[in-house]
Amino acid sequence: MDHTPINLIGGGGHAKVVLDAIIASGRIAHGVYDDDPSPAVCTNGRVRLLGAIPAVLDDDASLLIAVGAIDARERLVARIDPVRLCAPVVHPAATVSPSARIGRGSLVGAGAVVHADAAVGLHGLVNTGAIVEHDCVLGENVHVAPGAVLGGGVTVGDHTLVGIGACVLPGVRIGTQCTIGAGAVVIGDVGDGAVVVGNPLRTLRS
Ligand code: JB2
Repeated sequence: MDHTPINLIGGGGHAKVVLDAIIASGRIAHGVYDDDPSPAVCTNGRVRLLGAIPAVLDDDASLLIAVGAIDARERLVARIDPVRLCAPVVHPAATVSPSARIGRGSLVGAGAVVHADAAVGLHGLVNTGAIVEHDCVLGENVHVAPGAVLGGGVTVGDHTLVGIGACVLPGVRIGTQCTIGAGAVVIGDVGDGAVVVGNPLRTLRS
């Protein structure tokens, strides 16, 4: 167990989920950076505001990005020295295989499952109830939204969002900076930067 206190970057709705996971897993949230002087996560007094988000996040703290929007997360990733990232936060109600690898700065939320030999990159977000099957490989800052399912051996590139409840069939390769819409059923490979939605799948941007 890593007992280094964690500073959250961003203090909105997603930060509430992150804070609960930190506390439930027996770790310590030290504070929150947010440009908003009264971020939502601070309203119940469980964590204090440290101030605006610094231009370069290389202080001595252990850091975790707690903003949900993938584009905002991507901008923040570029401002953080990876050595400052906290050990991954895994909610005690999540299931993570002993053979899975979870990158620093990641969150595995309540009810999520990461199966054998799967790999989640730095700043990963396997959100509430999401399933990452065996041998999946997720790049940096991949967000698997609540209830989404990645079948075995799926690969997902950096800064890609797999939306709420989406299903990705086994072995599919999804590129970088993609958006997979909520509820989409992805039966074939998706190129970098694509936006795909629905079932049957439609491409809004390729
Ligand atoms: O670049 C930024 C940014 N920098 C700091 N973009 C955005 N959108 N927000 C930024 N922030 C701070 O993060 C804001 O000042 C605010 O306090 C917080 C974002 O809070 P919000 O509640 O708007 O969104 P969220 O990112 O916490 O949660 C979103 O993503 C989750 C995964 C929501 O869509 C949630 O419903 C969702 N579960």
